[in-house]
Amino acid sequence: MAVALREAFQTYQGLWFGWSGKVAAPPTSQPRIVDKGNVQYVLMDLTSLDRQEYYNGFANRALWPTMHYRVGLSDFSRTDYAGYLRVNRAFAMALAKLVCPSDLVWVHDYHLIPLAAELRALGLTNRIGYFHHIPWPAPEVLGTLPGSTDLLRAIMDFDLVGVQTERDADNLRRGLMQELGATPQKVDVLDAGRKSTRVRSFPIGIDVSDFQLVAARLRLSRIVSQTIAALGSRKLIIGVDRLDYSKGIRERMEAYERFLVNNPDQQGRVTYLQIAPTSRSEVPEYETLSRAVNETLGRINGSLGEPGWVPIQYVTSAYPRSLLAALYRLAHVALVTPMRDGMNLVAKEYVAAQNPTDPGVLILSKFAGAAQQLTGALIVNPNDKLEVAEAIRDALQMSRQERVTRWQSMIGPLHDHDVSWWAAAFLRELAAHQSEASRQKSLTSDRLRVVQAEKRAPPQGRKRIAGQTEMLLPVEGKQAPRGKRQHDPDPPQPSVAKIARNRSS
Ligand code: GDG
Repeated sequence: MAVALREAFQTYQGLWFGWSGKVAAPPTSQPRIVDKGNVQYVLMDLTSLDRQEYYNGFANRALWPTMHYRVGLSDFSRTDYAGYLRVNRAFAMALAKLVCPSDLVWVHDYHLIPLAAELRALGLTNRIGYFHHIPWPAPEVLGTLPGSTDLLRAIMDFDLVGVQTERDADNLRRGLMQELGATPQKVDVLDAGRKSTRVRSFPIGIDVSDFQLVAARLRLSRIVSQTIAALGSRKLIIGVDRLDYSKGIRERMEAYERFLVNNPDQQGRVTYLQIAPTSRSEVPEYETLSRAVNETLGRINGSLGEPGWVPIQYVTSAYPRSLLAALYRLAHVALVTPMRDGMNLVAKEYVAAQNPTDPGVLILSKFAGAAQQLTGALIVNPNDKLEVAEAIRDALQMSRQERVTRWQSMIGPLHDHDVSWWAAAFLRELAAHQSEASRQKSLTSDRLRVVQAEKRAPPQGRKRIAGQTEMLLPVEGKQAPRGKRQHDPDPPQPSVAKIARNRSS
């Protein structure tokens, strides 16, 4: 997101609006504004009740599991839902004061679905776009969640809704038609009552060139050197995921166990490293997951390990991006087997990090959005442990020629649809359908507001972008609060951004 927004803010004057990540005892409706030249950061604190009901409650205990097809884990509470609406309203009231008539507003993720409706209620007629980073489920699944019809109504207040894949777009369009009686106008435009919205897929990408550079540099940090020494002649299998039940970490460990049991000659000849930074630890389902993963890990390492060989190495700290890139490049196989995932950037990062003449093999769940693009991967059903076990065996035995062919089929499309393409495509579409009235205004004023429920402190460092004016960017190592790791691997949280004048206009 930082990369995407950097690109967006090179084209537009910007304002970023969102949660500061802080919990303040007395409720405050006044945001803090941090002016960093080209971008203003507008930061709202939440109260502890807000965090409990809005963030940990409705967003992460009801919406997140339902959107990931885990209806059994979804815990709806009317109080939490009221908190979700209350925070969205408070955000809208604070943001509305900062938005000029011709601004584009770009809202990110499931924490902020009602935001456009709240802004419209305050009289805003701006172009407002929404990007949904996680899966949009089939209408039958979303329909299990109380309040979901209201969320669909709120979707109609956005001019443009971006999702990761065509499958998500189709699910959302069907939901709007079935639940609201919306009628399709053009291919991707739906009308309901007097409202009209466009639903399209914009698969998010990564900064491929930068990731390739970082990975190729392979700085021999202590951890990389230790990993190389400890591996010896063993092959490395890697998994990198936030500790989240949607990522299928426990199921993946069991599939790896099946691989070792079915292929005893491989015991002692491979190591599976799972990096799984803890996330959302205040949510009870994540504590339960953590225990379950630890139990599975202990059982497998206890039953199959030998002195001198631990089948699964498991770490829950977050590591710097450069180290991740180096580990991706060392790994012969990446196991990216979520039970459901909007996109999954780890799959893309792994491909980008490979040595073009001797690349590793990506094993990818058919339920990750990335599987629609990365067709050179070994595509598996993560519920089928035998299928995953056989894919691990095939990946380890794959000829160099086949590995190169598969990798080449993926790296081109990754470059073509990188993160800059993603941000530009979304914003172009959002701006393209501006009404004539606001287009006229935008000749004199045209700015972007990005709203994202992002739990980050504003970047404290400045970085020069080649040949451009100075931009505010998260500079590695300067952003994390004291005592924390550099990277917060939590997904984007509720925030709003605003993009200002398109400099080319
Ligand atoms: C949501 C959607 C969608 C992980 N551990 C470390 C670390 N990470 C980085 C990875 C990757 C990112 O976190 C995780 O991205 P994912 O896409 O895999 O998953 P979510 O966090 O669930 O993100 C997802 C995404 O939004 C974007 O739209 O793809 O479907 O769920 O970049 O590298 N980074 C560092 N250290 C770690 O230990 N530095």
